[in-house]
Amino acid sequence: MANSIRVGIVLGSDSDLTIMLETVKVLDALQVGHEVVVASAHRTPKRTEEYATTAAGRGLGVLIAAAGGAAALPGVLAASSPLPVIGVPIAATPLGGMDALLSMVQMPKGVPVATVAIGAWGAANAAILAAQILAVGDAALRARLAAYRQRLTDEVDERAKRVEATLRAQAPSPRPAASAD
Ligand code: RP5
Repeated sequence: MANSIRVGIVLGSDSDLTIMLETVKVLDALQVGHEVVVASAHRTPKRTEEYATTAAGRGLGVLIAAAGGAAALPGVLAASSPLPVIGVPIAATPLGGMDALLSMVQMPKGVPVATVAIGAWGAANAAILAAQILAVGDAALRARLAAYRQRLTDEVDERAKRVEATLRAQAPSPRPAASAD
C-alpha cells in the first residue's frame, strides 16, 4: 500500500521541525508514508535506542535523522538499526551546521550515515534519497519519482523561457536605417 509508514523521520528536538517540514513535503508529494518522532541521542538515549531497535520490525524501510550541534542522533540510530540512515545536519549553533555535518559524515567504518546537505536542501534531498532506496523494490514509486524528476525538468524549461523573455525585453531596439541622401 502506497501510504503505510515506510520512513521514520527522527528529530533531535522540536526546534528541527521547521527545516524538516521540507522532508515531509517531498515525501507527501511522492506518496511515501512516514512518521515524525522526537528523540535525542544525548537527552533521551533510551527512547532513541528503543525507536532504532523496533523500527525495522514495524515495517519501516529507511530512517531520516535531523540534528544540530554534536549531532550523534543519526549515528546512534545507525548503530542500533539494520535500516539505512540518512542524516540531515541542522544549523543550530554558531558553527552554522558544520559541526553537525562533520558529526554525521565522519562515521567510523562499518556504520554509515548517508549525509546530505546542511538545512532545507538536505531535508528535501533526504526525502528523495529515501524514496529512491524504497523504489528499488517498488515500481509504482519508481514511476512517481520519474514524474517528480520530469516536473523539475519542466520547471527549468520554464525558467529558461523566462530568462529569454527578460533578455528580449531588455535588448536595445534596432536603430532606424540611415537616409541615402
Ligand atoms: C540538537 O540540538 C537538536 O537536534 C537541535 O538541532 C539542537 C538544539 O536543540 P534545542 O535546544 O532547540 O532543543 O540536539
